[in-house]
Amino acid sequence: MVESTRTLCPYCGVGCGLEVLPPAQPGKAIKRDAAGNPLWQVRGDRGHSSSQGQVCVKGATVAESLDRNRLKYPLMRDRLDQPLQPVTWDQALDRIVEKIQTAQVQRGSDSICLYGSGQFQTEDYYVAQKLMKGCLGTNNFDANSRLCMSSAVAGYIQSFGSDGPPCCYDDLELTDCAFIVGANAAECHPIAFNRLHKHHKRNRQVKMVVVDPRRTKTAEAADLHLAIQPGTDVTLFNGIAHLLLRWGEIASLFMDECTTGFGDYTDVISHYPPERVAQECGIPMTDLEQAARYWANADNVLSLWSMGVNQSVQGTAKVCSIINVHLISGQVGRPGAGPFSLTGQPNAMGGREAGGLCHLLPGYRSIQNPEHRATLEQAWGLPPGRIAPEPGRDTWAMITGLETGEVQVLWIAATNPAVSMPDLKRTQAALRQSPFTIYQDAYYPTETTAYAHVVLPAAQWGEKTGVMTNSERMVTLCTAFRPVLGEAKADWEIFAMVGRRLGFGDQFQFQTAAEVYGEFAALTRDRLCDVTGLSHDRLQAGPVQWPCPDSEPVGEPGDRPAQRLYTTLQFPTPDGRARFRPFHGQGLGEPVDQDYPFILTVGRLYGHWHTQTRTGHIAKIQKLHPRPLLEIHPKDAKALGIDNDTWVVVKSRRGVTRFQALVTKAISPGVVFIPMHWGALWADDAEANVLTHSMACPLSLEPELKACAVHLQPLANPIPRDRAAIASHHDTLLSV
Ligand SMILES: Nc1nc2c(c(=O)[nH]1)N[C@H]1C(S)=C(S)[C@@H](COP(=O)(O)OP(=O)(O)OC[C@H]3O[C@@H](n4cnc5c(=O)[nH]c(N)nc54)[C@H](O)[C@@H]3O)O[C@H]1N2
Ligand SMILES: Nc1nc2c(c(=O)[nH]1)N[C@H]1C(S)=C(S)[C@@H](COP(=O)(O)OP(=O)(O)OC[C@H]3O[C@@H](n4cnc5c(=O)[nH]c(N)nc54)[C@H](O)[C@@H]3O)O[C@H]1N2
Ligand code: SF4
Ligand SMILES: [Mo]
Repeated sequence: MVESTRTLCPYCGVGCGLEVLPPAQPGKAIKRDAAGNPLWQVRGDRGHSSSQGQVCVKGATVAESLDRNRLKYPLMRDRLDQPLQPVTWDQALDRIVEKIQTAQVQRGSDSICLYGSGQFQTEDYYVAQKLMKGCLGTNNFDANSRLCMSSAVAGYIQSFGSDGPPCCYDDLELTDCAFIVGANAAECHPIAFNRLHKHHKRNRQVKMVVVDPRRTKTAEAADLHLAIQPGTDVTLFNGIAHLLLRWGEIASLFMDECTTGFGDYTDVISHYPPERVAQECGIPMTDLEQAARYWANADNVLSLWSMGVNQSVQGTAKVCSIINVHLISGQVGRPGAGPFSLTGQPNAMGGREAGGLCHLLPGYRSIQNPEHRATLEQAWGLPPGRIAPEPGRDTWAMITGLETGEVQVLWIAATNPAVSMPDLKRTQAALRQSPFTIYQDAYYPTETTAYAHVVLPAAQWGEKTGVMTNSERMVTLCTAFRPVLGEAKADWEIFAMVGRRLGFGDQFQFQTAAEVYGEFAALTRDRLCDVTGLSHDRLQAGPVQWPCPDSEPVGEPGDRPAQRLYTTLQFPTPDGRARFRPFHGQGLGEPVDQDYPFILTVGRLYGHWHTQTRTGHIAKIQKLHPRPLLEIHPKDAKALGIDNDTWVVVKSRRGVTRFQALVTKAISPGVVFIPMHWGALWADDAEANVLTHSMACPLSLEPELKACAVHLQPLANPIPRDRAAIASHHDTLLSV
């Protein structure tokens, strides 16, 4: 028998367990990728309770991404117009340390920023934020979760007093009614969706409602699809609550005992009678009433949401408006019921636990809480007052800080902002202006490489051992199964090396990721996300869900029941009650007008992962989605003279792109959709974010990446995309 390694899929937040086997199998020919590299074999881990052996196309093909276009050595240059040259780690680290120290002396620590990612392991996150917030004394550490989950974080904190999705995947099979809001789970969280879908198909009384302006694969599976106008979710959920109240379908006892703010909430929802709501959301009143009936009639309602909710100028308001309906109906703290955000990235959850945003500290603590700061200063052996009392720069504020010159050093790791940030031309111009940018990635080139002065090679999934937490708070050890490539190093090791060179030898003595995890876990004691019972050693036996305090006896792996939060209906607010947080619907940040009459929405396709650094090299996935298309409703297409494959110029106030059309009834009239996956290295003029704006939710600071106003114009003379030109561009960059 060949030994297999148990680990976690490095793509989405479903967090499916994988079993990886070495390329050489007795009696079998070695499979190879397109470039001839031996391929590791990957299959679903039947022992992982989150996924029970299932995987989607991304997990199944991940091995094919491990060797192509990898970055193996540090590279450096003085100016962006020079070629990057290979250097030693010493040369690269000396340069980084010199730039950080100069910036500190000349402009203060707040001129230094670190922008990380939900694709970090928890150890990477922990060491990064310790370096920035603790040692350097600046809270300018943010992650791409700001573009992703920060509205969910803010919403949970507003409503329950703490971050933390309360539900678990077993609830997908225990619910009577699932509301899927702004999430195309069939394509983006496929294995979690499969579990729900099977339960729904087996049990006719179970209802599934999907709220999405597009008739996605997810919506096709639903009993009821509410194709609302983008940006009207707050209005919709206020309308549902209005009907529940009108019908007397409310949980009075629960509300009396366990919530506050109901009075203010009734004032707000009184303004949302069904006539108004149906009209503003653009849905039939009967559908609205049906949705409310489904909610009212179910014993256990589960709501699931993702980016259609979070990426909005009302992101936090949308989250709270969903939770408000759970509170008015008492749908929380029980099996099969509750609000359940679907986490995007594989370890965005771990990041939240480890202090991975500019307003957070490890253990679900807050920068603004003096006791929390003192606890960490003490634990880290740093002088009192070292941690700054105000949140640092969030992701977008790092970009504006480059524009004003306040940011002197920008360190980017495990994210590709030259594709994924809003208002991309502005982002790119700011990056071009950066006095000193460090970019730490596993692949080369990416679109962001062009903006880096120093490029550092990161060991990635399979080459470093560390921990990730999935959407249902399941913590899995991802064990390394193959050697690092070239001179690559784990992200946490790189942060620790820089920390030591900056003089923080005591703070960065870690020899192994297990030691890092141990230090982090100890800091979660008595917090909601208590993982004091966990260690790399314990996790070797299998994944464990938090909370898992060390006071709990360690049983056999697999014996532990699914964990839920708030089952006692006590919430981590000062008075122990959950809070109604009422909001009025405000619509989109950039509404349509005569010049820009269409709403553009941007999202994902089943096979591709974000900016394609991995999936772009996998033949099966490329075949699934060979090119980016613009989805448009037949009515709009006809009015503009657009057919399938017609080239269309898509223009917003910030930029221009062009796409071939896919005419489909799956999208609402007045709305068009493009995928986010094609950056400059993958297609000409197809960067979705050239069009989007940076207006954000005032509470979560999450930008409205889901919507902006655009103008459409069909092109008489089609301009084919020149794959050869793109390929040669790739080669030039690669040959550096
Ligand atoms: N295949 C694949 N899966 C992924 C990823 C990937 O890149 N590829 N990325 C992962 C990550 S990091 C994330 S964050 C998740 C994202 O997962 P999802 O959020 O499910 O994916 P998106 O396609 O970004 O957006 C979801 C839906 O929001 C809808 N929408 C747009 N505006 C509104 C609105 O105003 N209201 C409502 N109710 N809906 C709206 C869109 O039509 C779209 O269908 O996916 C994760 N999984
Ligand atoms: N318009 C629009 N824009 C969006 C979105 C949208 O829905 N619409 N979604 C937003 C969301 S939710 C997200 S999450 C972002 C995603 O956007 P990005 O984070 O920019 O996308 P990725 O392609 O996942 O980038 C991850 C990078 O990390 C590298 N990497 C992988 N593993 C490791 C590792 O272990 N260490 C290091 N150092 N590097 C590694 C990969 O090669 C890749 O370059 O995009 C956001 N942008
Ligand atoms: S559903 Fe997500 S975690 Fe599971 S195999 Fe697919 S990409 Fe990986
Ligand atoms: Mo995300």
